[in-house]
Amino acid sequence: MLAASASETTKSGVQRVDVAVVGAGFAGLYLLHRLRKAGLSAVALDAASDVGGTWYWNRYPGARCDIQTIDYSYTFDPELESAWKWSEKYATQPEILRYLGFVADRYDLRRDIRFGTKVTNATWDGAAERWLLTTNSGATVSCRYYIMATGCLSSPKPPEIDGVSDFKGEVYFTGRWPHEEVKLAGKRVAVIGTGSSGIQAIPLIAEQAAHLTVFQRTPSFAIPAQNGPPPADRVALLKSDRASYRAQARDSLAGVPWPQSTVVSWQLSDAERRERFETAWAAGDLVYILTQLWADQGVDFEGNAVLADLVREKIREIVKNPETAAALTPHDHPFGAKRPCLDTNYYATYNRPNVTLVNLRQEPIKSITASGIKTDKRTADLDVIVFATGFDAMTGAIMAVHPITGRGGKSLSDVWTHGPQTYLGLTVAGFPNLFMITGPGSPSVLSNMAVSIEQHVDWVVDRLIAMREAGFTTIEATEMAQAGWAQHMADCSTLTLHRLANTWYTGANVPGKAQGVMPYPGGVGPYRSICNEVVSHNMLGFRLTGPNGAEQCNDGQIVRLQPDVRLVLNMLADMKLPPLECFGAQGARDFLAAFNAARPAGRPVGDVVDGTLPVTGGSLPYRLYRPATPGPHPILVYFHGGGWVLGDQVSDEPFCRDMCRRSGMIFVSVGYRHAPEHRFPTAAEDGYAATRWIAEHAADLGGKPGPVMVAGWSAGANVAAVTCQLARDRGGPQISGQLLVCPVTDCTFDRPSYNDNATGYFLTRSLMFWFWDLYCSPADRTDPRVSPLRGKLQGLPPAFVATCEFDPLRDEGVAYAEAMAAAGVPVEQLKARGHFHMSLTMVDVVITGVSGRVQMADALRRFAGLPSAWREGDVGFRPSQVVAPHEIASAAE
Ligand code: N01
Repeated sequence: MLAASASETTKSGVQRVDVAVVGAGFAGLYLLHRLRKAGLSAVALDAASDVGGTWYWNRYPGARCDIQTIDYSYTFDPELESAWKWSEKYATQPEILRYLGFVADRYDLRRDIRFGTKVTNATWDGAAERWLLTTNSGATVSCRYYIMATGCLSSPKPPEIDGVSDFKGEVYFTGRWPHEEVKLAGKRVAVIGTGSSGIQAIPLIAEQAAHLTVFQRTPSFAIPAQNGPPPADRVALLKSDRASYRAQARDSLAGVPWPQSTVVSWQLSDAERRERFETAWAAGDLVYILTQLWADQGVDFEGNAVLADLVREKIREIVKNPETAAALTPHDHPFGAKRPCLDTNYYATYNRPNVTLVNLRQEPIKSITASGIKTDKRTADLDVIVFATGFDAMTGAIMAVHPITGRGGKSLSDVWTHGPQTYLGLTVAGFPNLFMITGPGSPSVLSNMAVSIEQHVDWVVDRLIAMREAGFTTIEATEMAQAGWAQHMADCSTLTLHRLANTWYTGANVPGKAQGVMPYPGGVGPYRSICNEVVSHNMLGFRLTGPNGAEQCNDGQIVRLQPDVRLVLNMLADMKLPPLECFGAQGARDFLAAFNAARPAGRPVGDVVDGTLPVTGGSLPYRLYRPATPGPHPILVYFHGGGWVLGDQVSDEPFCRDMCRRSGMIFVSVGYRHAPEHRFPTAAEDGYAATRWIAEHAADLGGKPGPVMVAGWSAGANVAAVTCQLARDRGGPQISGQLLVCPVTDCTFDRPSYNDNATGYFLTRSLMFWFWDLYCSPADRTDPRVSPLRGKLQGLPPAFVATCEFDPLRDEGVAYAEAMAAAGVPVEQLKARGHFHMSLTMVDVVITGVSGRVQMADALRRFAGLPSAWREGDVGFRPSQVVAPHEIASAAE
């Protein structure tokens, strides 16, 4: 271990250190320990009189952690883990505070902490490359690096109710609870606020008070903690292999080692869902109920609604008065979109005769008077008011140690006027050598904070060590990297349901605060891997400078893929599959069949019918998907992907089901014949013949007679495009619209997308060459029946062309759309940013493809002359709710 470099005090009384840290809670303590071990001198400044951070201030009755304590602990030192034993599954605030004191003592950290000290000003001195801090005590600190370990929920928000200062009784804030005992016995007490703090405090206050009146504006979902000793099975699991238990937590989504649930709600029966829910209710664990029931509950409105309804049922069961139960039941947000609470006897407390619930939605508070609280309908006479009204979260604590003035006199409050801008939630462009631990833009409050804090502290201190070794003295995020992170944050936000609730996660609880999901919703494990990628890509997105003009800047955007696409591609890369073309045609078909067998078929539709249809020289199998709505429905003929070599009428089943449901149309997926057994032009001719037969038999198939539509993906989109040209030239059938998803349209391989995305995105350049070779000899390749871009494009049906950014076929799809538009065909384009060739059809895994499918289905309905399928209430799917919509350009204009 390196000896710590000494902190020195200059003649003018300025303390000079390598690093100044604000905060002596979980993050500040670990930082001090790591910095000291790294040989960096450090001081921590904290307004409190002792260590503890949030656990120093939040001393209200019932305050506990809501992540199991064995997980809510430091993991950096196995000896520390053995030296401390938690007494409860969810430890109380005093026990957690004792733990933090124990850690401070064990590593002798208090000697580097200045308690009772608030930073009042921080200014970057570019010439000296140091931050200068002034404090409320008058003492000044000069530091090379300034680290905010200020916590996410440390700055209580004002109650925003008139007359608080008129009240003559006692007033308490849960976030600033007195250190002395607060006596509530025999008193008339009010609690305002029913978030986690209120819900923990209310049952205990009700036991003491003569009467408790709870003023509730918005009900929260709460599940019972089922507290007790730490669960034996979890402790045994931890003890059996501590290192792998902790490693799993670090790579998980929420920072707690539960395996990822893969089953989705609609694959389970009602009884199975109920059984899973009852197990979760009995388990008393927020992370468990948020991650283990079914995989779609956090990302899909319908999957979430199933769980929310089951919790609502529990509330009605527990609370005896139906009116009170109804008032306590949340209906305005999906379960988990607002932080759910963990309670002990919360709902049952409302069955006590000394507890009254006031529903502020029906009778808002008019004012607080000298003797109590007045609403539209009543006056409550009170001795005590407890404000459990929450925090100015994520940014409030950082802003509380303002002004922070960065390079060129830039103020952080100005830079953050429209919401926090950060790179990785760790740094801000324009503020060199400033770091935030669990800042906005990092997983922080959507994770087990202990795990996220350790990851941030380790990353920051490792960077400081690396900079020292490389001779750099400043580090700053670039604007491009920061803008890229904002884009990635927005992409992640479309993935989860957090954007659908007004909460402190989005800044909605503080009047006038800029709105947007502040914590990183992409998960702890993915986030960790991104931070590591930044380092392995030569500190991508950071500018580092040192003496004598030394400078390094690898500028760029760390994540350009959609978050779920990144996960899928990483998973595929981890599988280290040989190139598909190595298997041979039959081997590749077998591989695809095995791949598809492991995948859920998709959501239920009204009816699924298999059949065959005749073509010259044989017959083709088809599978028909009928919507559950009353018919007859318009008919769409669908052609699967697979490079004219692979796949069949069921290989795109999830996509067909999804589109059938969304568009309200019959999808007939056709098993056209494949190469190399049936080379060009068999697929094209099969496609045309099948479309003609289906159009002629529309009524027999239960569809609407008249024009049909065609659609396809990849080589199937090639077949669909060709079918439209053949139908135009051969006198029918009538086609009212074409949906082309990532189509093959041309035999030229020199467009940029073929080179930019040649490898790494599943469909490779060499795989496309292999497909072409199996299907079509070079002499035939310019034939419009395989390269429709070379055909006549006038008079084709209206088209919707979807292309994906990271797809070799992207540019030929765009070229086809543009050429059709130039030929007078009405064309809409969807350019799916951050997506790859399979994104839009991988219905079960690429959730960010939903908005694309919504747009495609709506286009199909327009082709069929039907009204839009978006309904009021389909909040999850309305484009206005999508934070980062795909770029749509109407090339037809
Ligand atoms: O704060 P909150 P909290 N008039 O913002 C209401 C963590 N934590 O301190 O929703 C009337 O959740 C407000 O109503 P509304 C945890 O992450 C953890 O309870 O804005 N009511 C809401 O009901 C948690 O999520 C633990 O309509 C007003 C309540 O006050 C986070 O801290 C324990 C109002 C505030 O709820 C914050 O929880 C405690 C007004 N003017 C907290 N203003 C653990 O277990 C606000 N409200 C680890």
